[in-house]
Amino acid sequence: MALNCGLIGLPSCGKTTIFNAITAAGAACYDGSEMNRAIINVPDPRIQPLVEMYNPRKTIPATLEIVDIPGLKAGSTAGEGRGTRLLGHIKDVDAVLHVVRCFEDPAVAFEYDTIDPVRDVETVDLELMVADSQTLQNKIDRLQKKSKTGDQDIIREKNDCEKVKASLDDGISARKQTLSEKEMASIRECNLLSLKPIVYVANIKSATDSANNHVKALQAIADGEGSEMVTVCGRDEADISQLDPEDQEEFLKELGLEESSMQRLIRAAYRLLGLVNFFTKGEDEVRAWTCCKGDKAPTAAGKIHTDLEKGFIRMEVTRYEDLIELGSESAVAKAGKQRLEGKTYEVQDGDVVVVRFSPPK
Ligand SMILES: Nc1nc2c(ncn2[C@@H]2O[C@H](COP(=O)(O)OP(=O)(O)OP(=O)(O)O)[C@@H](O)[C@H]2O)c(=O)[nH]1
Ligand SMILES: [Mg+2]
Repeated sequence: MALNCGLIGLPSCGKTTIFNAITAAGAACYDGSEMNRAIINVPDPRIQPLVEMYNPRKTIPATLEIVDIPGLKAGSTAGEGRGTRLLGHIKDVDAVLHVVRCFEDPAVAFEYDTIDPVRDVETVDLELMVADSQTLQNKIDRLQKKSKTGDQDIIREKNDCEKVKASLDDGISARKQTLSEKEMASIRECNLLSLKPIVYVANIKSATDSANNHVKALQAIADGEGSEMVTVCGRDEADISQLDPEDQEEFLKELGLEESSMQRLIRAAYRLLGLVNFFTKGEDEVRAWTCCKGDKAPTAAGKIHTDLEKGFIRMEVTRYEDLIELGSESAVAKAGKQRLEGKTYEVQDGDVVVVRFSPPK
């Protein structure tokens, strides 16, 4: 399943505009109550040379899912109904793209009279923390009942949850708390919103605006917590995304941008989530897959099909660079550079793989 990035932020900060810029989906901007979803292809310059080598019937790039979530504002996650729905959408995402308005334009209505990224980030963060605090309280209540038996593991788990909750109540997001592995294990099932990795997206008017004071303030927030920040000219890039691909490059250059915001956001999300691409190839298809840095061979094989994970025997690995340099698989094998790896092998970015497995009975 494709990894999933969710756009969040205050109402009218530009989420749907940026969703359109990234996905070229052309979603309407006037209705903030709807969720928009689109799958985007992850551009990878290594696919084309593989296609030239194998001449496959199909070529399939890696994909990411982008979700545009209706605006959050102070108090919006409280209570039943809309609040619960909103939080559910955010719970489902692997990474958060937090859009912050960093452009001045009196003609475009906004939640507040002033532009202030620090205030906006704090407002949205507070919503996430209030929701997380409640999630933890529910778990603490459950553990409280269970701990009456004196089970030390349960008491420890409850203590961990109480510690994280106390810091949240002091205004420290879970991702900013330095948590031990043990503490992380205790809170894992809570799937806390304020623990999700964040890319801040500064919505600006034009590329010349990319170092204005609002952007600098947002960058300082991102740096302070080890998150990433990307600037996007929301409205202009949404317009450009509707053009033919050949024209897009020219218009991006005119805006002073080398790459589209989609490419920059994908790169930031990959860095932040520690993602890598590996490849499968053959006459039938050349295909890119995504897994996490450090994933062992069976886990990566499981991205292709669960049977490959369950029945995993070994993985034949060729490095993309060797394949291109030597020109063919047989040349790589002759040079002794094809490897057979077992269950403990960590798949690397650029591995071209064949999985050997025993099919389920
Ligand atoms: N001038 C300017 N206006 C923009 C930019 N980005 C978005 N807007 C305008 O801001 C308004 C709100 O944008 P949306 O993308 O709908 O905002 P949203 O965050 O999706 O809002 P909700 O879904 O209601 O939470 C629209 O009128 C956009 O045209 C930008 O980069 N420059
Ligand atoms: Mg919207």
